[in-house]
Amino acid sequence: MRKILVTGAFGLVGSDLVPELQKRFGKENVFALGNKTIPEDFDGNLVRGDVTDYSSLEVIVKEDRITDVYHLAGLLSVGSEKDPELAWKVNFGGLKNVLDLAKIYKFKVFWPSSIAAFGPTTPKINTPQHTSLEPTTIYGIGKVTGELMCQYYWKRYGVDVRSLRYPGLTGYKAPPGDGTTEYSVHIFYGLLKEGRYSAFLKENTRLPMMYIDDAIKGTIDLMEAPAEKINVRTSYNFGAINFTPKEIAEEIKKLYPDFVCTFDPDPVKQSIAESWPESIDDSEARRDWGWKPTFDLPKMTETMIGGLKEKLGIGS
Ligand code: VAH
Repeated sequence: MRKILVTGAFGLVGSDLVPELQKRFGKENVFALGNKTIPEDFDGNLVRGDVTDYSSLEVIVKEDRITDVYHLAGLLSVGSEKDPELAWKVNFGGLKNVLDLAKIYKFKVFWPSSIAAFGPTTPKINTPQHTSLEPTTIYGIGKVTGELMCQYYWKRYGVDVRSLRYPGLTGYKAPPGDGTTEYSVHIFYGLLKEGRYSAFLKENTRLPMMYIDDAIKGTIDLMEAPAEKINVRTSYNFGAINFTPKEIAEEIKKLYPDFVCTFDPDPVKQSIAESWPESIDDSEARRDWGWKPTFDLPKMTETMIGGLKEKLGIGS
């Protein structure tokens, strides 16, 4: 019987991943680990713990006989730059705790890397799977280190840990975190609440992006793929679309002509964004385990607006 633990269960990815896992494997078999923000209306198995506390995680793994861990808990790029010590403790320390427990209790692990693993020396267009990884953020350094740790624990201890380099993700079920690509979520709140939005990146800043439904499907497909199909044990490039703040604003204006988007770049966020690629070559994920995105920018825009209107209780 599958018993699945999701850490960071109430963040942008977890808020969509947990319901999908509950649907596929049964609500009773999915355990959501929350630390701070727990939605009052959460319907499922809630476990409390701290991924930096090995013993508290071990209690959960043993008591609930966990077979799979989706380890999502961590700080994002901007939050990490605000507190590098905490970022390292949670992002790297939390991953090491999960991998050390996987070594003993033999559960499968998913862990998200990110396009943040790339840096200024990485080719920006159609970034290859194997390339220069010289990130200039503590978040990116944690991602590169984490990828190498995943590969080590696979080769040395046989831990079946799998990973994706998430692009910027857009979804409406959870409030946006403290990240660089999160403007693609904030813009929809600005549209529906005020009819306007001031983007914190320059209008022509192109970044790899993906709608959350594609990310959830790809994540579970990777975890359910036969081990022999997984040829990348650091982290797979994982792409879908790419756009600029101006392009997503123009897409919104096709549906809301009066929407006003201005651009007021935040120096830290702009600097982070400019160290990342513009588009990703994810041909190895497509070849090895059949990855294929389905949301383009128009479909993502329409879906985000519909979903957020329902969440915010805004009529048509
Ligand atoms: C961030 N949304 O901006 C996250 C993500 C690829 C970016 O890791 O920090």
